[in-house]
Amino acid sequence: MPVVRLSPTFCSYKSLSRRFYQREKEIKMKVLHVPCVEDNYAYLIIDEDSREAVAVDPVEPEKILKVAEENGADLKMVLTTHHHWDHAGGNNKIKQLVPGIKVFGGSLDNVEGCTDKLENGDKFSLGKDVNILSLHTPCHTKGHISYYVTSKAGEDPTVFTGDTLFVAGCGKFFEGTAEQMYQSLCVTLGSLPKPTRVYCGHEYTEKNLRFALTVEPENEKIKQKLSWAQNQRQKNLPTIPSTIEEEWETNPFMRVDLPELQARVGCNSPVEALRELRKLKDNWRG
Ligand code: GBP
Ligand code: ZN
Repeated sequence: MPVVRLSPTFCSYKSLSRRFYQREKEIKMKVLHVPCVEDNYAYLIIDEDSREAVAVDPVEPEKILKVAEENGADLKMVLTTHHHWDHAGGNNKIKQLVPGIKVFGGSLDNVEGCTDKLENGDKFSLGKDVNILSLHTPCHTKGHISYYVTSKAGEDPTVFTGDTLFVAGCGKFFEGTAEQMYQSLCVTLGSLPKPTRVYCGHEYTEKNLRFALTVEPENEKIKQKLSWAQNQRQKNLPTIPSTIEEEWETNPFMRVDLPELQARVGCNSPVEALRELRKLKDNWRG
């Protein structure tokens, strides 16, 4: 009877491919963009193991449900960033379409259809491996929540920032102060790990970067990102996600700690500079 021996090379190839396979398996969550209304994004987060999913700001429920179905995902909950209709306006309808679905929203915002009110620091999970942390990021609205989502032990860090942090911008101060926006942007969101992927509520990147260049005309990172963003939009592709690191490099509203930036807008404190930048942007017709 011939003895079949595995050559050492074959063995090591096998163990290598096993390691590769395990690495593949570690990719636990997928984020899909769902463009809605004019320039909003809803998102679908899918836990790959259980096929359970959550929707962020599903203003047009049919669109989200179609994407969930196409991906064989079972929608379990809704994460609402804030009470504005273009984010929360689909909640009652999605509750009718998906009986038993949980709808999360900030305790200080009157979110349509909310079943579970959130405070800063509340934690919950999706499937076995996706963890969700509620971060209270007020100012655009009083009860605005950003959702920090990780798979397993802190992998794939991702944050859904609604209308608080936009790529290269921030939301209007409808229900809060510059002090609060400074805390929300530069402290709460700014403390997340630099590789954290940033998914925001609107496609405003191009316009925001053009405004950013009026504040920092010499910033090469802004110039590069603007030409990349224009290219993406020409192809009708999203400019999202960004990362917390890229936002520190290009977002004027997060760069208010820099004395050069403060001087540029005639201020000498970060909060004052943030207030002034918001005023400038509100009146900018670029
Ligand atoms: C523009 O300049 O491109 N389309 C305009 C801006 C978020 S949506 C539109 C605008 O004001 N957008 C809001 C914002 O914060 N923009 C930041 C910026 O321009 O720098 N919204 O839809 C807005 O929050 C809303 C809904 C507002 C209900 C109030 C109520 Br109530
Ligand atoms: Zn809003």
